[in-house]
Amino acid sequence: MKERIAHEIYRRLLASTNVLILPHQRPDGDAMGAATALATFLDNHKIGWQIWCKTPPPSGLLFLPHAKKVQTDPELWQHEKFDTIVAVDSGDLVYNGSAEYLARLPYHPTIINIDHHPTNKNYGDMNLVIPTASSTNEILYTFFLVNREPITMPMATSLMTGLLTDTGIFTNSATSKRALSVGSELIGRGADFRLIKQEVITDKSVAGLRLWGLVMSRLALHEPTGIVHTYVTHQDLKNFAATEEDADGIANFLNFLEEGQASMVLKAHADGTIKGSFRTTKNNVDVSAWAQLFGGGGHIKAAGFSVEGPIERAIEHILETIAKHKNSTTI
Ligand SMILES: [Mn+2]
Repeated sequence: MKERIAHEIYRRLLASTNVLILPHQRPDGDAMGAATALATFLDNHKIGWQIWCKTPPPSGLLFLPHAKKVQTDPELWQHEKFDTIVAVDSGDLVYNGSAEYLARLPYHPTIINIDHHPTNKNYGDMNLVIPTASSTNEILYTFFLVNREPITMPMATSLMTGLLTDTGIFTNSATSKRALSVGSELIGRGADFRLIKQEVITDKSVAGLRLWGLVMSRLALHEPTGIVHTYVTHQDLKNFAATEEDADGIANFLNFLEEGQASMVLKAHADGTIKGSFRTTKNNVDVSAWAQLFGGGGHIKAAGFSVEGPIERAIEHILETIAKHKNSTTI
C-alpha cells in the first residue's frame, strides 16, 4: 500500500465540504462498490457528497447502500460546487465519462484517482493506483485500514461486492492470497454475503439465458490468433426482450473456456458503435495490449475497447489487426 498518498487522500477527503464521487459509466460491481463505500464513509463523517455517473447503475446493484441516490443528470455539474472529485475504477476520465464535464468546470477541484487498471493514466492530483490489486475495492479496504477508519457493515457489503465481481467470485486471475484474505476480513466485518449472492450472483433471467444461448451458438475459433469470438446485437436484445444487463457477464463466463488463447465478445449498440471485451486465462497473453491497438485498455487478463460497425467488418478488422501484431503483443 502506498501509505503516504493514502494518508494524504484521507486528510483531503476529511477537509472537504462537498465531494463528487465518479464511478465509471456503465458501472460494474467494483465501480459501484467503491463509490458507495466512499459515500458511506463520507456520510459517517458528515461530509457532503454526491455520486454522479454518466449512465445509471444496473438494477442488480441498487441494493448497495446509497446506490439509489446516484445522479445521472449533467445539470449537477453546474448546480453544485465540489471541492474534491474522486474517480474510482477508471483508467482515464474519458472512460469514466466525466472528461467533458470536468473540462468545462470554471474552477479547479482536487481530483483523486483510485484505481487498479495497469493502463491508468495517473490523471489525478492525487493518485492511488495499484495495478496488482484485484479490485478498486481491495485498494479501498486497505485505504480505510491504514487510516484506521472503522469499516462499518454497509461499507463492508459495498467493498465485498467489488471484490467478488472483479475476481469472478474468486475464480479469475485477479484472485490472489490478498484478495481472499480481504474477503475473509470483510465477512468478519459483517459484509452481507447472502444479499450480495442474491442480487449479484443469482441474477439471470429466462430471457437473458435464451439470449446467452444465441450468443454461445455463434462462438467461433479464429485459428491464426487463437481468439474465440462471438457477438450480440441491439436487435438480438429486442428479439429476446432482453436488456443490456442480460448480456453482461457473457465475457466473464467465457473465462471458463478451455480452448483457444483468449475470448472476445462484441456488443453492437443502437448508435452503431461496437464495444468489445477480451478475456484470457493464458499466461502468455496480454489482452490489454490487444485492446490498446483499438484505443482501449484494461487489465492483462481482461480488457475492453470500442470500434465502429458494422459487426462483420469489425470482427474481420480486429482479428486481422491482432494477427498482424501478434508477435509484439505476446508476452
Ligand atoms: Mn475494477
